[in-house]
Amino acid sequence: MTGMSRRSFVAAGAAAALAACARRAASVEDPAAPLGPIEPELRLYNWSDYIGPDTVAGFSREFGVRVTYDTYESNEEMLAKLLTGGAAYDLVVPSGYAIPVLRSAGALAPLHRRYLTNWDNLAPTFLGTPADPANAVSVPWAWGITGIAWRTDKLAAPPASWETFFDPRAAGRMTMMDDGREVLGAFLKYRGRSLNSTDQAELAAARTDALRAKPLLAAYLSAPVKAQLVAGDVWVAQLWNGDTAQAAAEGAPIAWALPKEGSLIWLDAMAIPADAPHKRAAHEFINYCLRPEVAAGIARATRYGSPNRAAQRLLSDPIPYPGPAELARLEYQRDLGPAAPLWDRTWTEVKAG
Ligand code: N2P
Repeated sequence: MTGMSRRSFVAAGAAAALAACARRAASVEDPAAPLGPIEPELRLYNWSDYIGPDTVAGFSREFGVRVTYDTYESNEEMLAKLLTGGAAYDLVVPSGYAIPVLRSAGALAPLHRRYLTNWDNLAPTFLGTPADPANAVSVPWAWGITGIAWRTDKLAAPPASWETFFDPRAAGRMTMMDDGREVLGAFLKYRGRSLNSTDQAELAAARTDALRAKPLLAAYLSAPVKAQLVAGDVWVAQLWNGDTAQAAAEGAPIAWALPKEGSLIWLDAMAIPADAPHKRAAHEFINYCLRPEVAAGIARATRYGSPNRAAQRLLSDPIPYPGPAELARLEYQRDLGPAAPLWDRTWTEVKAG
């Protein structure tokens, strides 16, 4: 999160936001009504390294749409951009918990299902999640798990616990993500707590742990840490499974471990901002990404799990959905609601400490 926290921004801009909400309410979009013809332009905003090499070019060629593609490194970075308004994106890819955050701010447009003719390719397991029970505003993109990426040539054994980040033998060779929910969430799991905890004492303990690990870290860095893992400068990194597999595919001795105390599982989904200028093009892009061969191309490149069951059948080595044993150790993030400022403050204290 850059500068002011998202919640304080929301508070500061309350009047403007209310006015915007009133405007939106006045022009509530009917999801059954037709949108106009496809626009010649589309502005996408997605996580870095999270798409196939020709997904955008293929769409652009076939539909004659000029596409702008920007990337972000965390939900908070994306939320800050969207909630300050004026970003004018047509599609974003929030994680589950960020969907209700955007939705309650009136920042998402309803989906017009009539344009999503490839909808049935999605696996029912990924539909109707608590983040969007009726899938009124979001379409599953990919799912994955947070764990620990490690250099098999530098460590004697796989990192079995979040305790690894206190190991002085790897001092200066470790990173954690530049993401408060990930870092504090990991230390909450380490202490056997929920990564959605809103308990003051539990969060204070997570802050203490994070500050204890901090002197041993080279940086707080999310997906961009891959280059340093490949180069061998970083030996241990808190990282998602797919990004780790992308780094390993460069030929470096890199593996991934799921800490025994448990971790985070997430489902990211495509969503259209309420003020998107090119909504029909956004729907066509979503529908394009729901094609089995396009979804398979995305899964092959990103090495994340595909929620598209028709695509799974095209992959030689599809990532199976986690079984009951794995799921028992995993937790989805929830919107923190009124506890969000406490989390923001705690993370700010860790970053400044
Ligand atoms: C970034 C993909 C990770 C998304 N490369 C985490 N929700």
